[in-house]
Amino acid sequence: MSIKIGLIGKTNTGKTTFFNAATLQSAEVSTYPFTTKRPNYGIANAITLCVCREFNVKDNPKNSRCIDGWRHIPIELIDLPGLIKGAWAGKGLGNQFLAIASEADALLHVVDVSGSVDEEGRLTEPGQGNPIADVYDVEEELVMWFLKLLDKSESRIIKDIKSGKSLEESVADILRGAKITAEHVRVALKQSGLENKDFENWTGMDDKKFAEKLREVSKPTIIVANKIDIETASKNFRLLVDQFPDKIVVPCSAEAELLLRRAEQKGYIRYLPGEETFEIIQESSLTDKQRWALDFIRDKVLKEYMRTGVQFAINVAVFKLLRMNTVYPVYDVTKLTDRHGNVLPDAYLLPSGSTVADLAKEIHSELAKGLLYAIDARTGLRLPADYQLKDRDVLSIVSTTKRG
Ligand SMILES: Nc1nc2c(ncn2[C@@H]2O[C@H](COP(=O)(O)OP(=O)(O)OP(=O)(O)O)[C@@H](O)[C@H]2O)c(=O)[nH]1
Ligand SMILES: [Mg+2]
Repeated sequence: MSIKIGLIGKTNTGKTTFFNAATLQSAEVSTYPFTTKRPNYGIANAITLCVCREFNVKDNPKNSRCIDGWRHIPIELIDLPGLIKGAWAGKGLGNQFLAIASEADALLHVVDVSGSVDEEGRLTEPGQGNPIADVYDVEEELVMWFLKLLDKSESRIIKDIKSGKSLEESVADILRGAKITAEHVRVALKQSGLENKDFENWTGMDDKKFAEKLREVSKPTIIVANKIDIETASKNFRLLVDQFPDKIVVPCSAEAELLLRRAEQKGYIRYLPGEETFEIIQESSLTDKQRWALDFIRDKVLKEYMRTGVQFAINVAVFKLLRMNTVYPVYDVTKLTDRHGNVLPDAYLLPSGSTVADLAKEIHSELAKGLLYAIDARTGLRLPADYQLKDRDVLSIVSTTKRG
């Protein structure tokens, strides 16, 4: 099951530009409000240091790619239409978009940190908009949407509880489409101090508090402070960081990343997503304008903020927020190959705490059925089915039904 990351935010903040930069698609971008009418789906990559250098092998990846010793593992990215106030109540197809956002495992909340977007979503003089208020507005939509779903289900939850189901199970069942688990509900109940209060006695305030916590726990979110390349952004960026001390705020220039990746595709520059530098390789083929743009990115984005932020935001979402480990199943633990001789063919992302049995299930249900144990490629030791996988584990799964 691949990881899904959703791009949310107000209109004109640069969600589609971010999406295009990360997926190299060409979804429509414009200066007009509400350009994106329907969600765009694409494949981006989480990038992590590959184990090939440690094992000193040349790999032939199948489900991922290895570039200069970095493993690029596909994840799904969803670009959503801009959210407006009242989206939770159905305004501007808001319900439909919030439902799609809720299918994501994590969210990137894109904000125009330069303050170039006014209240109506039009581009205006940089510095006029209020990125902090924008963050609160979008957050409110998400919380209200969760609250609405819970309110609608109140009588069903009461009935479920009367028939012996726990509150956790009942809510998880009802919100399955939003990928809510019983564990999410349990943590949200605890954090909102409602674990010992009868659901029937909850007040409106309790409902809201619980919805807030459930939103927080189930959809971990990074604030992407986009358009950092604009003069007015640095002040707002500091304000955002101060305002949201518990959130990760990533400075970002989606436009810079898009330009670098396109220049890289055309062979003008050498650049790896997320890197701090790029190198011009076709000096003579650049127009004055292109050269100016590249100099601008080097001075105003990379020198100031180390990176454009697009790849960094994705990596932080996958590896920090979702706490994914990368594991490499192989068939032959000495050669590190699959049945066809491909070296380190696959990289799987699994949440920390996952076991050998979880990996087997992820690869193939048949493999999981007859699972015996795994063999660790580094030590040659047997790992039991309940062994908790570590990041960068390379192992072979041994099963009576099939060998992975
Ligand atoms: N300076 C600057 N402009 C950007 C950046 N990212 C996007 N823009 C510009 O912001 C405008 C809106 O970009 P979009 O990507 O269409 O924004 P969106 O959030 O997808 O907008 P909706 O689809 O309407 O919700 C365009 O003019 C982009 O070129 C950035 O990093 N820096
Ligand atoms: Mg868009």
